[in-house]
Amino acid sequence: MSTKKVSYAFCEDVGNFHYGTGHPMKPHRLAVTHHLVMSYGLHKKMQIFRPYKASALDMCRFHDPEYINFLQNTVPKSVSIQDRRQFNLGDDCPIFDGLFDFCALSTGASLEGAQKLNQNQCDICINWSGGFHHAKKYEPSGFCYVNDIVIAILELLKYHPRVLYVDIDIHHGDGVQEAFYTTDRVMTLSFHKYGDKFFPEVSGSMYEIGIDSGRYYSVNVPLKEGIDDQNYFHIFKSVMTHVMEFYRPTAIVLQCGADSLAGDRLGCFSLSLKGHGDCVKFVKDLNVPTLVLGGGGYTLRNVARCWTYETSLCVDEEISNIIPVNIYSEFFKPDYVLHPNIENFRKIDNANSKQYIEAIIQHTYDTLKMCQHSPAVQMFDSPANALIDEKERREEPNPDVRMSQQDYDDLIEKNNEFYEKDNDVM
Ligand code: LLX
Ligand code: CA
Ligand code: ZN
Repeated sequence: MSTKKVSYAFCEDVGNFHYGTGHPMKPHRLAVTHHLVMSYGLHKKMQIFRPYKASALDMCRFHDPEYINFLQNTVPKSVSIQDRRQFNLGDDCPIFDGLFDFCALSTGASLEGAQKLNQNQCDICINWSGGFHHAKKYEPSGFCYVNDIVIAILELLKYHPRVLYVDIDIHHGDGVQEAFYTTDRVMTLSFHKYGDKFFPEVSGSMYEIGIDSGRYYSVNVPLKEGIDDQNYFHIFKSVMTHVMEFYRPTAIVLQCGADSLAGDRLGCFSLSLKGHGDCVKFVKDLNVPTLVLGGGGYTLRNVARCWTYETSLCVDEEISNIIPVNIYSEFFKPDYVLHPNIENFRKIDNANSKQYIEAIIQHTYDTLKMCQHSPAVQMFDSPANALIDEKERREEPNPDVRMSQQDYDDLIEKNNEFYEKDNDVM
C-alpha cells in the first residue's frame, strides 16, 4: 500500500494531436500510456484529475507575449517566411492543427500539479503529457513550444524556497537551465548524452554551472552513448546524494524523458525500464513533494511501458510483467510483457569508462561543495528562512495566513532573479 498521496493528470484530448507525417513525436503515446495505466488498475490508487487548460497569460509568466500571441493565432498554412525566421520554426517544430490547445493542456496539467503540491493536496503529482524542457522564452526548440516545467517551477517558488529540477531525458534540459541560470532558488540537474553533435549540441557541458547568484546551482552530467543501468544508477545516486546534502530542496520536479531507454528510436543509451525506474524510485523515497513529468520518448510501446511502470512505483504497487488485455494490446506484441529484454534491442557499447564516470562524480561534488560558501546556503540554517516544517505545512492550509514577514519576503522574487518582467503586460 502506498503511503503517499498521488495525483495524476489526464485529458483524453491530449493524445489526439499530430505533429505531421513522419515526425517522431507522437502524442498518441499518451493515450496508450493511459490505457495501460488503467488496465493495471493503477487509476484506483491515485486521484485522477482533468487538467486545467493554461491561458496565454499563464504561458507569459515565462514566455514572450509576442511569441505566445503567435502560437495562439497562427494556423498551419498561414506561417510567413518572416514568422519562420523570427520564431525559429522548421521541420522539428512544425505548426500543426490545435498546437496551442496541445500546449495549453500539457502546461495546464503541470501548473495545476504544482498548485496541488503547494496546497499539500498530494505528495506526488504525475503529468506524463508535460516535460517540454527545450522550449525557450522567445522560441520553440526540439519539438517543445511552451516550457511547462519553467511555468510549474515558478508556481512552486511561490511557496518553496528551493526547488530542485532533475532531468533524466537523454537530452540536456537546456530551456529549464537557461530560465534559472542566475538564481539559487532553483537547482537544475540534467543527465544527458553530450558530444558528437547530439541535440542540443551547444549546451550541457559539466562546466556550465550557473552565473551570478546562480553560480554552482546548475549541475550537468554529460554522458557518452551506451550507458547501462548499473553505471547510470551509480552516477545518479552519487550526484543526487550530494545535491540533497548541499541544496536541501523543499520541492522536486522530475522530468522522466523515456528517450534515455534502450531501443529508443532517437536515443543511444542502454537503460532498461528497471534502470530508468530506479531513478524515479530514488527520488520518490526522498519524501520531498514531487512533480513527475514526461518528456521525450520515440519508441511508442516502450514509452507507454516505462511511464506505466513508473506510475506503479509512485503508488507503491507491484504490477505483473504480463500486460493485461487492453485496446492497445497489439502494441506489445509478440510477448506482451511490461519489461522487454533489452538484449533484443540494437546493441550500443558503453562508451563511459569507470574513470570517466568517477571524474564526473568528483567534479559535481567539488562544484556542489561550493554551494556551502555561497550566500544562499545561510538560508538553510536560519530558522526565519527555513522551510516551514512538513508537519506545520500540512496543518496550515493557507500559507498566507500564518507566514512571518521574513517568510513572506523570501517568497518574493529578488530583482532580476529570473527573466526581466517585460511579460507582465498582456
Ligand atoms: N527531449 C525532449 C523532451 C520532451 C519533448 C521533446 C524533446 N525533444 C527531443 O527528444 C528531441 C529529439 C531529437 C531532436 C531534437 C529534440 C516533448 C515532449 C512532449 C511533446 C513535445 C515535445
Ligand atoms: Ca537530461
Ligand atoms: Zn529528449
